[in-house]
Amino acid sequence: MAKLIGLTIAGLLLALYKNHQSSYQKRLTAFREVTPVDLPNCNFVKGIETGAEDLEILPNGLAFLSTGLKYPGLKSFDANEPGRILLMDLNEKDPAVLELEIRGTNWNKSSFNPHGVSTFTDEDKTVYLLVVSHPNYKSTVEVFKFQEEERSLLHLKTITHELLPSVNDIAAVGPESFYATNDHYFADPYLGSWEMYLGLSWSNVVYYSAGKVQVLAEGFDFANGIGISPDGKYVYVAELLAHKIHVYEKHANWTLTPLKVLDFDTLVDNISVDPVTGDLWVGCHPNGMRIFHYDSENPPGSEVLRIQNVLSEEPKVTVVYAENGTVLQGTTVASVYKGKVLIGTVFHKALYCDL
Ligand SMILES: *[C@@H]1O[C@H](CO)[C@@H](O)[C@H](O)[C@H]1NC(C)=O
Ligand SMILES: *[C@@H]1O[C@H](CO)[C@@H](O)[C@H](O)[C@H]1NC(C)=O
Ligand SMILES: *[C@@H]1O[C@H](CO)[C@@H](O)[C@H](O)[C@H]1NC(C)=O
Ligand SMILES: CC(=O)N[C@H]1CO[C@H](CO)[C@@H](O)[C@@H]1O
Repeated sequence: MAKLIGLTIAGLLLALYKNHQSSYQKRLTAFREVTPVDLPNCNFVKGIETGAEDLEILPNGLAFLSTGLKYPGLKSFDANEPGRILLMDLNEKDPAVLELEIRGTNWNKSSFNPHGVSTFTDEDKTVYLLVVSHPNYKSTVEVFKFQEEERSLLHLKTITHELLPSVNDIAAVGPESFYATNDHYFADPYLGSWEMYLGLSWSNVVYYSAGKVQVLAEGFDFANGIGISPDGKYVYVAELLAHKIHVYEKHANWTLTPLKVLDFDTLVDNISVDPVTGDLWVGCHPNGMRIFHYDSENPPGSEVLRIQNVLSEEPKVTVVYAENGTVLQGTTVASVYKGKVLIGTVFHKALYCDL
């Protein structure tokens, strides 16, 4: 009898394991192959070899890129170097990147681990750059003032809060106010990877302002990119492992009401909203298994989606770029400026192409 019970339990555990295994594989689109879609005149951005995990382009064509992210369980080609913020002027013909010097008395350069970035421009045209960082695998939001003439950043403030345990991406709505996704990964890398494996959906969307945090939506299977429509009325959230983009109506009191959900067959990562057309540009991982379990023989591919008329009955989704990792590995973000697209990756290169 004991043996029978033992066998039954073993059987149940195996079934549970198999069930999780297949749902994990499905959530990570483990078996998807990429059908290539190319773009004209693609060039690698010189000086980016260790990722451009997130980027944001100002209306004047200056782009900020975060590079050198160290993320538990993800590949890094420069594990011992601190991260950096790079600047690129997309008005130049063959734009190069320049590292922005960071000034400020309370600034510890050696533990800078930049992740999501977002800008806010105030009425005086002062540009604030808000950067998610993970010093020693903790989670902070660093506020900088961009000093354009000196091509430097002045560090103003470090924001931490117990309800900002593991921030992934932010969308700034003021110098010290932002929407953010918590992916829960950095709260505890060990628990984070179990949470991810089991699909416990612990991640959420919050709003931070003046030291206070409100949880606005929760239960996401890895909330990732977040963006706001140009008119400021809608918020978009990418749910990486559920392959969904959520559209919310944003109210004057900053709360969000769910409006609709779009489904995909790829891991939707960072969202960038075209300030001119309102289109969403999404960096995607066609095969998530390859991004979380890196193998140089079978590298993760890249995929860029464009979503037009997102609020209409039938949004138009176009695969703008897709590639199996031979050229570009692990795309996270794509953003457009004057007929060109700049594509960033978690730990690899960045590509700049004509559209
Ligand atoms: C700066 O960060 C490094 C790396 O995490 C750490 O070893 C060092 O103690 C920090 N320095 C200060 C002054 O906090
Ligand atoms: C925020 O505004 C919305 C829309 O006007 C309203 O439904 C909601 O109750 C408000 N929430 C709070 C907490 O004030
Ligand atoms: C990726 O695509 C290229 C070009 O289409 C092809 O030569 C290569 O064999 C593919 N690699 C893998 C790992 O599928
Ligand atoms: C800003 C942002 O959303 N960054 C995400 C882009 O993609 C990488 C890879 O999955 C995520 O780790 C980042 O959080």
